[in-house]
Amino acid sequence: MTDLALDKLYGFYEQLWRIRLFEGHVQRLAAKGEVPGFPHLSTGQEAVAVGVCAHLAANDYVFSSHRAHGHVLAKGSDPYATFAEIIGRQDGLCRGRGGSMHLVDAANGVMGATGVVAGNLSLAAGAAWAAQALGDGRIAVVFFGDGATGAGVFHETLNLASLWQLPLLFVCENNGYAEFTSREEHSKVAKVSAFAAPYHLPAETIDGNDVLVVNAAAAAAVRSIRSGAGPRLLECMTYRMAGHYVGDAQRYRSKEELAAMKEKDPIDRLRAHLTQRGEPAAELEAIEKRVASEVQAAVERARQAARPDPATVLDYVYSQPLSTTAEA
Ligand SMILES: Cc1ncc(C[n+]2csc(CCOP(=O)(O)OP(=O)(O)O)c2C)c(N)n1
Ligand SMILES: [Mg+2]
Repeated sequence: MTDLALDKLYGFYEQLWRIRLFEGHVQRLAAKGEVPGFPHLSTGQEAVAVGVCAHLAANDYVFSSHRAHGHVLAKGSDPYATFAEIIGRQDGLCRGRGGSMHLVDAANGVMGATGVVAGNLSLAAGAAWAAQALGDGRIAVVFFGDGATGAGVFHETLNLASLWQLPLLFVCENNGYAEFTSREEHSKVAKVSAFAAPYHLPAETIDGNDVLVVNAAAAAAVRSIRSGAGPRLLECMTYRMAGHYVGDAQRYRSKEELAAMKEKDPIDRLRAHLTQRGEPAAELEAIEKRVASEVQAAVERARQAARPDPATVLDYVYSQPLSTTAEA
């Protein structure tokens, strides 16, 4: 049970659905060849993004990974501009130049997704260090997968963040796989939170498929970080119900495993909680319907939007176009 107000719970329900439906459209259009590159869906992991971002101000920093759509939407970026970016349109967050793995919305604190696994960790520490130096009250949050913890920079960043007591929240989405390799096959360390102890960095492992659990843990972690008590790590145990990327044949896991994990779907969990409280099904269906038409409208508008003019390909790359002829 939770003592959260009903409007908060409905708000979570709405956000979970927004991400789920948005990524459903990404999947559908990717299958039709309308999405450049390989989009990575967060289907099944939405509760982590929603529960954590509920505690962030617009100017707090979020650093995301290759599985970024949920983080960006939960941080409050416009679904239209986000979708337009994913399908390479001029109205996109990065004017259609970045795509799914390079979503940036700096005005909204989204400092960037990245295709470089673990590449975001040290950047987040830099932003947290800047916030500390400026004393502007901001914090930084970095989302990363369990696979990223095998990279040296993860350990370097834990060390410096703890040493310098940076206002930084590490959020590991432990979905049990790095691409097609299960955690058991690539590490002897079952719990990512265990890595934080030698660096004297407070960490906990929580149920990442329960938005109420994530919300409560993130509330406490963010409160502590804002009070100046230094960095924290949340390991959110979750599961990606979609493939590693759209088109993944998923030969590395069984149908039984997938079916068992679908029983823990974060949307079903929150719906069950609300129903148990006696909230009417009609209310929940109304939210689903409203979000579905809002997302559908954003997607259709993005599909109609113009692509960037090829003549502008070098815009926003250099402040001054480089001369192609050598100076005499
Ligand atoms: C530096 C680097 N090494 C390898 C890859 C290839 N790669 C892409 S995703 C991925 C697995 C990441 O696993 P995890 O961090 O658990 O995130 P998940 O995909 O499970 O969300 C790998 C190895 C990469 N993109 N960057
Ligand atoms: Mg993983």
